[in-house]
Amino acid sequence: MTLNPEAFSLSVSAPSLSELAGENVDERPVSRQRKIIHVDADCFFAAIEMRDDPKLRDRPMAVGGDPSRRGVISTCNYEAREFGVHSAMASAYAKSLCPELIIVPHRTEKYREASQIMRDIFFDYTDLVEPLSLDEAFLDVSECEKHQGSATLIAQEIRQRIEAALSITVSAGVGPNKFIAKVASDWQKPDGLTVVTPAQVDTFTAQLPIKRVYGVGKVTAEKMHRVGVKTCGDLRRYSIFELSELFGSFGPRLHSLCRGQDERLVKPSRRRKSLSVEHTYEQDLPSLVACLDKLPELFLQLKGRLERVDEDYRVVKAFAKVKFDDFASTTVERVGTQAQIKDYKKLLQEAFERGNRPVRLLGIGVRFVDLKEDEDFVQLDIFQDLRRLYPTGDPSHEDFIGPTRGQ
Ligand code: TTP
Ligand code: MG
Repeated sequence: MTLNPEAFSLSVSAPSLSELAGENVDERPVSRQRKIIHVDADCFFAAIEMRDDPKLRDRPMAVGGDPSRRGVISTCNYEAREFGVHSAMASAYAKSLCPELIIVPHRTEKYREASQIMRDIFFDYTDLVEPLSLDEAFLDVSECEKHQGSATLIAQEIRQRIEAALSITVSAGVGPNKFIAKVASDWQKPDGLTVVTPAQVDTFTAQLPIKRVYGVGKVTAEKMHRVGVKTCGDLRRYSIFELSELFGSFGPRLHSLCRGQDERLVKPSRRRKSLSVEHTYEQDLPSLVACLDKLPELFLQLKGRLERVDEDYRVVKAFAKVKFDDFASTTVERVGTQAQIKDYKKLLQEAFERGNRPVRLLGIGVRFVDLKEDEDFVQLDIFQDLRRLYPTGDPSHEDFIGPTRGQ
């Protein structure tokens, strides 16, 4: 499907009664048509390195750790991607795929500097900037008056300004919500701009391969393929209840996403979902006992970091991650644990037994629920879907079996 990067003009909703009355409205109405931009730099770390050292251009290169010291690739340029090299791959394996690959070490300060310059540019258009990582952010430009409010032109100008300031390229996606904007920014990478107007959302999403949906990993995608679901359009055959049965709490969200609906707000400060510590060992750990020996040290590190996290977060899960010497990786997690060392012993044992072979990396961590955010999530994703299904009914009606709030 070809998408026209035509001007992205959207209707502006009428002011609410409280706005007309001049009241301080701190909740943004979620039903209003929005204009969201997602910006993502192209091979970010690698682009900075190529910019600063022209010898690295036009040949496969990566940023990462030393192959002889069990280093891992952070990212690589698009030439290296042709050979199958990608982020999180062992550098030694990347070298075997592409022997002429040049691997340069990180210069984190440089990446932070560039990231800050990008953010300063974003803030010229809106205060509603939600950084997702150093090179990626959502912007809600619904209220931006530049370029007569055309999000397409705003996105184009942002891309040009970043290229002029940093000599790197970024791709951008424009859409009426975060989901669409994010998929769109990836659509014509590198150096691309993709605009999906509200009128195009339905068709755009219908043909979208299911694996493009954030949160649908390999296992879920395979599960869907087995029942003939390849695209978001295919998934629309399933009711919200069927999806909940198949995919648990992700079901209602899938029900919305496959229709291109996503009410999540752009939140200026990113809240953390998890915290973990991990370590890749110079020598493989040969046995479970050797792994358990390393646990106290990891646990102390995790505890230290947890003490610095603010109080709005509640730990809801503990997890342990093991990467074996064949690079297979597994994560075991449990809800309702106190995240004490004895919990991690059990998790680690279970994870180890899944592979039962030497281990190169161990990690432990916790997942949080942010009470405020979780409330929004339940309200937006589950209740709105139910209201759509039962427009005249009350989702807390006794026919409804499922999560209800305040009970
Ligand atoms: P990404 O935006 O995921 O990747 P990218 O910018 O390198 O490439 P793309 O063109 O596909 O967007 O990540 C941004 C940076 O984060 C990346 O340059 C390096 C770092 N990173 C890691 O260090 N490890 C990882 O596993 C990933 C995915 C990224
Ligand atoms: Mg990127």
